[in-house]
Amino acid sequence: MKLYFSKGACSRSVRIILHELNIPAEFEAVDFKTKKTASGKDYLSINPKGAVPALQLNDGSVLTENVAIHQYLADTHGAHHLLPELGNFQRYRTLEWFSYISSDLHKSCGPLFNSAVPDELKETIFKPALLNKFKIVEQQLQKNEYLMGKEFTLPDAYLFVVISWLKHFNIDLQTALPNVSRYYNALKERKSIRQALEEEA
Ligand SMILES: N[C@@H](CCC(=O)N[C@@H](CS)C(=O)NCC(=O)O)C(=O)O
Repeated sequence: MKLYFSKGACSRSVRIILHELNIPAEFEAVDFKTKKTASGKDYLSINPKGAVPALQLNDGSVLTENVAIHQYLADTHGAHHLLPELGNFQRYRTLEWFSYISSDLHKSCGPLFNSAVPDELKETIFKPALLNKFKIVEQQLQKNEYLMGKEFTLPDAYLFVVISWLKHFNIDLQTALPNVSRYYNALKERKSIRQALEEEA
């Protein structure tokens, strides 16, 4: 298996899950500007969408999209602790969080990373909108250690990565989102996450 990634990007969440499940994998970096991989391949020929993550499976096929890759890894490794089995209602709760992180939190960060968006718009529109979307996460983490309660599940890996971007937007986590801050600091000590952070340092 090979994960195409970019340092600090959402592909880090897949790396965390690979480590959670002790799945041996290769990792190849992608340059977003040139769309070349570290070994000089045209990344668009691997993933025509040009985005990471892309997971190349042992049979050569390539799977893209966080939501598909995470489920594939959990389901093919019987990791019901990360994603409950088909038919179990908790599976859909877990995917409910995953979807919110993907489509609401992650995508709300886009304009804040975009240097073409004027700072004033970022401060008055996009940053408040992102913080507003984080409110529901803050509330959930006030009552729970992890998104799904007492156990770490797939969306925690993804949420960890999205939280790590907030420092680029000058958001003081401790003040703005104290429970998210506590959760983030605790996750930094998790073995799979420490390993992923070291590898992408
Ligand atoms: N729909 C994709 C989006 C992934 C995505 O937004 N990846 C970002 C990095 S976090 C990326 O590759 N951006 C560079 C680009 O699209 O050119 C998914 O959920 O996996």
